[in-house]
Amino acid sequence: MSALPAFFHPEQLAFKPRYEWAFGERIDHPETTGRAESILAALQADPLFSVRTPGALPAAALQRTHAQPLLTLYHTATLLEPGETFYPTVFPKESQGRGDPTRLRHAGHWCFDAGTPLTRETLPAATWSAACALEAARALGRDGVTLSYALSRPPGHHATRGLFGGYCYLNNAAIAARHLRRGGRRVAILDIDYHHGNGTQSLFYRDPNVLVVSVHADPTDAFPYFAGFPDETGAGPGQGYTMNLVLPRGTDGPRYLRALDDHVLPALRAYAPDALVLSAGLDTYHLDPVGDFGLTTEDLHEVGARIGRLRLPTVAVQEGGYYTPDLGRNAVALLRGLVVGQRPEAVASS
Ligand code: OKP
Ligand code: ZN
Repeated sequence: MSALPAFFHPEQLAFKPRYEWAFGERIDHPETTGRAESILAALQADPLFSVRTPGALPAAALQRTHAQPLLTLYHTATLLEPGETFYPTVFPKESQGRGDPTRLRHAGHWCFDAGTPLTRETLPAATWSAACALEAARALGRDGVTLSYALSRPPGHHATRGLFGGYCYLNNAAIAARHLRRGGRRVAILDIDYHHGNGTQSLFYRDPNVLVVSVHADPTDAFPYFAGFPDETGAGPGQGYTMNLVLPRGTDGPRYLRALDDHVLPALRAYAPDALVLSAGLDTYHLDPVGDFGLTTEDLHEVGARIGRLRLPTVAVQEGGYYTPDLGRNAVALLRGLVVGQRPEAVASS
């Protein structure tokens, strides 16, 4: 079978967040360059994948998904000194438009946590990360491609139209979904990251043409704490087109797969989309230092297979996953699962 297109740009490695603030503690930042290197090495070692460099992201694609002040703020951060890192410490909740995005100290107007640093490399890395997602969406349908992969890093699913946070700056999956939407296609986004994709949810909350389904840890005691509850189901014309499935602490593979079978996959089938964007977080892995679920590498393969059996043209966009030593093999397990699910006859040994 033909190689599966995977997209990555080396400039994504120029952004190196070193630490974050977690409830007053300064901890090593989990969203390291080693994550992308682990996945890249695994893709390059596997003949199923063809790793390519994306084309530059058109400004229009960025502006369709994100508000100008947020983008201006990222430009302001490019003026930081080499090695300098900026963290917002003031988060205005009633700012009434008084933030000036050319002043870095105002950054908290567009940010919701202290885990998501700005450096001079943030914007170029995040832009290439988004370019991977757009290019993977463009690859669908070309030469019979039914599955593509964006090695997006930094991740994106927590970024809203106007806010960054949760290690996310630009919403890569949303940019891919917007592209697929053009021409009137119906798109579903399935977010399997351990954390709720609050950014993706909010971007499409009122949109009936993009179904957003997220399976994640209970936001009562897991990040992002403010969204992802089951009673959030969409609004206005989008009412009924958002679904949140909350799983308990310690959820293991069998329980996770049952939730997919009983709730998630039926909802996706009922919507009958033309294409699927998979927000492919791998932080449900049992060794993950951020999440507390118990999925094994084999479970992730099975998650992929079940999603693949939907037989939808699918763009997989990398989100979280922080146990670097196994990240590459877990990404490959999920992706190979998707391939097997889509084409059980094709893959056995390739
Ligand atoms: C990003 B993604 C407490 C701080 C909260 C934020 C987690 C962001 C996860 N340690 N950490 O969804 O994988
Ligand atoms: Zn996550």
